[in-house]
Amino acid sequence: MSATTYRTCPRSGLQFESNAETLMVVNAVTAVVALLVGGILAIGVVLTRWPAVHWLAADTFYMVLTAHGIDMLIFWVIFFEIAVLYFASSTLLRCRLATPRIAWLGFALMLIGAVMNNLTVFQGGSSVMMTSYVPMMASPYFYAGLILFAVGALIGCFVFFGTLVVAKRDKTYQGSVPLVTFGAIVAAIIAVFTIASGAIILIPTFFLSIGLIDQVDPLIYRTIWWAFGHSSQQINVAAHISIWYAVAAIAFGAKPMSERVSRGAFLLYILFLQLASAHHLLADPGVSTAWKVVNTSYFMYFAVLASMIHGLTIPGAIEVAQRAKGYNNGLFEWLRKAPWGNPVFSGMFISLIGFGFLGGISGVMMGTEQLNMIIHNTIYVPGHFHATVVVGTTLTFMALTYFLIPVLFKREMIHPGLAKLQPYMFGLSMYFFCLVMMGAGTLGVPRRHWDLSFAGAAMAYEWPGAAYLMMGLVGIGGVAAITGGGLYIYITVGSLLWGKKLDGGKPSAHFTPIPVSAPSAAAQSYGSAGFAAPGTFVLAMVFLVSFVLYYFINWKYLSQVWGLS
Ligand code: HEM
Ligand SMILES: [Cu+2]
Repeated sequence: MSATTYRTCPRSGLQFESNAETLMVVNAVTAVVALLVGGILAIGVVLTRWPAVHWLAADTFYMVLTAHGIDMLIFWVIFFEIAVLYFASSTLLRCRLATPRIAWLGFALMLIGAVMNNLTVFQGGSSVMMTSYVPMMASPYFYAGLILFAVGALIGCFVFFGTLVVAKRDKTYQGSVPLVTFGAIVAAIIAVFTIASGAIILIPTFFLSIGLIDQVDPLIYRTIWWAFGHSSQQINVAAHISIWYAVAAIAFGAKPMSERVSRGAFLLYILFLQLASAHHLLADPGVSTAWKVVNTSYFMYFAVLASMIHGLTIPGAIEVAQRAKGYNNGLFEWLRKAPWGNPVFSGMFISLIGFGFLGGISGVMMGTEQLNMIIHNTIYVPGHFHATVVVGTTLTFMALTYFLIPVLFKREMIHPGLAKLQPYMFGLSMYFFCLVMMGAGTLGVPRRHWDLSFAGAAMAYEWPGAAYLMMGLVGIGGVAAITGGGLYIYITVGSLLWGKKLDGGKPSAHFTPIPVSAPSAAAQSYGSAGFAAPGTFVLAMVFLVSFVLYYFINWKYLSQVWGLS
């Protein structure tokens, strides 16, 4: 490792330490490669579920679906998150990265694990889906790959914590850490819990696959797997919400309406996330109804509350900042005059609205014990979680990338015109895709199913024509979204390869502490903006009304499942 240097980006005022910078670049680029692979696989998944196309043979479909889930939700998201952790520590706190050699070891383990897992899936015989429920068995290399990846990610978290210590010791910042860093700390704490749960369940399953032990209880597997699977979604949420705050700060100089409230909301994630994972066990025998109801109908709402606080205070902060600039006419001038042509902002805002309205409302509906049975194991479920992990997390990471191309990668973006369109194409077609999946799911269309028509099955089932129509629309929406995703990859990879090189700022052997005047300084400081956001309040009321209506519509559906008289 060469001696460390620091450069201050002339465009953003952010300071990058050389080791942290290379690691961020390498992790982010690997993430995009995983997104590319997962996106290509999405073509196979979508074109098979589109009834008129029904492309892949059954065994190929399940193999491709397994790899799509893992490449997207594990490899794309977590490689990117490690880059975000290094950014939120070393860059925002303006210090060197702790133990860069160990950070490289973490990266190497993640890479080896990801490649091993993919190669194993594509050899066949390991199409166990990303949840890999026992007693289905995959090759030992499938589990070993995931375990190596997890160990690598855990190392990344510890390098992040170490970097916080370095910043404290070198006094590179004053007072509390910035909110964005605070959110990343929350994400990393949850990650440690998450990875521990993953280890507790995947290591015995690995032993089972090599014949060292002879049983893993399926119910225990599911319970612990979801302590891992659900918490990892809470990491994603904490990470993408931190980025929303960062974008609000970068694009508007916006400060949170109340630092204290925002920090408190982040803490709620740590306190209540494990309880919320009970919503994955709602149809399981073995855990009592009372336990399910208490966990999913009461405790889960604390985690939801936290997301709603962020969903309110981020647009609120933007509104306050815009009003301060004079956009004061009516309820919504601040929003109309927002930089809709800047993909960093538009991506973030499309993500926020879609995450709240589509992901949030559907999540609370399905997390209700009684309502869950209407949509359990239907394609409603991927409809819901594409609204959270694609519209929420993935689109946010895309938006952040547009900021990072000139700042971290030191390149001018190719095709700024296409980049302007990309968040709309990807985000809005994803909205549509999620909605029609939820529609098809409400009609009972199963998830993870190769053949909707059940051709050749002993007992036939007649779907209403609308089910086929909806699945056709899933196909069209999916292809449009994949095109939007392809555009992102073309623009980012193209900019890295062919974009004009930009001046990165002179390297220096010393760091400079956080300045107050840099354009992105709001992302690096502490402070509240006060509470005067009437437009945001109206948006929140629209949300509330949509929520209540949709919730009651589903109780009505439920009442129609069985005629009682
Ligand atoms: C344009 C992009 C995408 C399209 C068109 C797409 C399409 C689909 C479809 C249709 C399914 C459900 C198949 C079924 O249950 O029969 C699915 C499953 C899934 N997708 Fe995506 N997807 C996309 C992007 C993503 C992204 C970005 C992520 C994660 C960040 C993701 C994560 C998953 C997961 C975890 C599953 C579940 C796999 C399983 O059931 O084990 N997808 N995808
Ligand atoms: Cu969950």
